Amino acid sequence: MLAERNRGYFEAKNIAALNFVSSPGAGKTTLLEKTITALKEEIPFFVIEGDQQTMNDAERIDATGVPVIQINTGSGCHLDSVMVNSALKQLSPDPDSILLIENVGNLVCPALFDLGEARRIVVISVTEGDDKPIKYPTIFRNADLCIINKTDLLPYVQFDVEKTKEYARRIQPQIEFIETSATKGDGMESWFDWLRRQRSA
Ligand SMILES: Nc1nc2c(ncn2[C@@H]2O[C@H](COP(=O)(O)OP(=O)(O)OP(=O)(O)O)[C@@H](O)[C@H]2O)c(=O)[nH]1
Ligand SMILES: [Mg+2]
Repeated sequence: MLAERNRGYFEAKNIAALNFVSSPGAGKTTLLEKTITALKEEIPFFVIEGDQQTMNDAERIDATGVPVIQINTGSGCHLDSVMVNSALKQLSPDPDSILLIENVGNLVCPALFDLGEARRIVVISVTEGDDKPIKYPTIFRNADLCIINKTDLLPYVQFDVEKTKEYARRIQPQIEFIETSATKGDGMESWFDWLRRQRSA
């Protein structure tokens, strides 16, 4: 019910809320920094950052110039809808904006908590191994998009992109994929187009 309350708030204000989940260090914040820097004149962004400790990620987003709230979960391993609701009261995102919610880095706990988001995006990086979708299926079950990040490292690691896609489709046949290198910029235009489609939807 609390997640539905957030969903109603987003619908009433026509805000596209996106929940980014991944294991620690897959590149969520880097992806958000690059996205905001490239598109902030075109799209109003608001950001909620979730980490157990530190303001590090909020400070990185703050440097891009968009409004951001950091939630520290302490010993908790995920964001929940109540945390997001109280962050929304401080952040007060504009109508017709995109709300980027970076969850705590963890492929397990965040899978179980609906935040009221419109879309869930799983980021996996090529250094993690291509079997992640079948080892951690729950997080893929309700995911709309899988971003395969750090593709610039593919020459140095054993990671079969097609195998990962096949594994993820076994769990969520409708899932979409975008391959990116957030640091080098490869694939970012496809990701920006996907983001624009969420806003118009
Ligand atoms: N080579 C390479 N490194 C990347 C890429 N994207 C991110 N990184 C690096 O990966 C590390 C972690 O990136 P973050 O963006 O902090 O990852 P995160 O998912 O936000 O991490 P947590 O919030 O701690 O879960 C940093 O050293 C980034 O520079 C990429 O596309 N290629
Ligand atoms: Mg981060």
